[in-house]
Amino acid sequence: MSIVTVGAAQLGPIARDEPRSDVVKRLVSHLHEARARGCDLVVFPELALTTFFPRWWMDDQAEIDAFFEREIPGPETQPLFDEARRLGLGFCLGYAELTHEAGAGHRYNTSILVDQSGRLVGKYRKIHLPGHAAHEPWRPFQHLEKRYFEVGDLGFGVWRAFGGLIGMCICNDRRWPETYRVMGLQGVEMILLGYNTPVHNPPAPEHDHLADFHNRLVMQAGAYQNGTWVVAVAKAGREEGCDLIGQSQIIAPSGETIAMTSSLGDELITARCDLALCASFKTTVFDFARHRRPEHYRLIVDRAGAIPPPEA
Ligand code: CDV
Repeated sequence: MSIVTVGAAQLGPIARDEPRSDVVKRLVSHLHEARARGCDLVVFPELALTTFFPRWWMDDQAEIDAFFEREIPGPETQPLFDEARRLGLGFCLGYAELTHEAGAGHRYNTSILVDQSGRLVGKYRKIHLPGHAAHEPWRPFQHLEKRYFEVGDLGFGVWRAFGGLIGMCICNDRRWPETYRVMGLQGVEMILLGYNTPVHNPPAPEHDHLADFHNRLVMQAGAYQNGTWVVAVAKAGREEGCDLIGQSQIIAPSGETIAMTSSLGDELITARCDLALCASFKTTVFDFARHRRPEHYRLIVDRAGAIPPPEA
């Protein structure tokens, strides 16, 4: 069976002092609606358990680590896992991961895929970390992902689940064609992603009015050029004084957006996605084996390895 009924579970703002247990109740409420609407799989946003904390400069490691999960499921997130399993729903969840490996702590911006039986199917750690690492007081808000997270070390995986091949990426990853193509080369049929995207981009405010357009542009192109569904889910609205875009959407392999949220709050959109539609693109215009020519994609460099300047 190639049909996956998917729910994109947009969240409105999460306050800095909102307890995890309250956020988990909001996620569970999405699960109930998703179940009533016949979903198999529910996708939650990036860093779905807390406010988007990289907007603040923090020195105190304990204060920073309070935004991270040391185990998943942990005591506060267990009700989400229990309820999803009881309802027979899979889910994709973004969270801040603190793990101890080889005697050292590592922090990642992570998402996981859990199937309908509660089994952890896959994990992805965000590779394209936007923003900056040093305090930049001129900004109205910080974007310190480069300070708080390490670059993900798991690559762009694709997992056999929900009757197809499912991949994950997170927020800024969606702006990079490599993200989709690396999964496309593995035959991905549905990419799940969450995002926290401020309307205002302090280094380039002249782009602000294009925030929604760029969101649609990159994901619709990525879907079409790789013959895959894309399910993209926002944390939206005014969060701690920072406006985040909404427009969570479900995009078909044709590149058409077939469902989109209309609010900036908690809102579920659903779609019946036929994974077989992917083949119509993967075996024709984007049949990589027949038409892609990577052996001819030569970067012209000089003897020192530099790219020569354009000819006058
Ligand atoms: N959370 C993000 O990765 N946000 C970036 C912003 C900072 C541009 C994004 O690409 O949406």
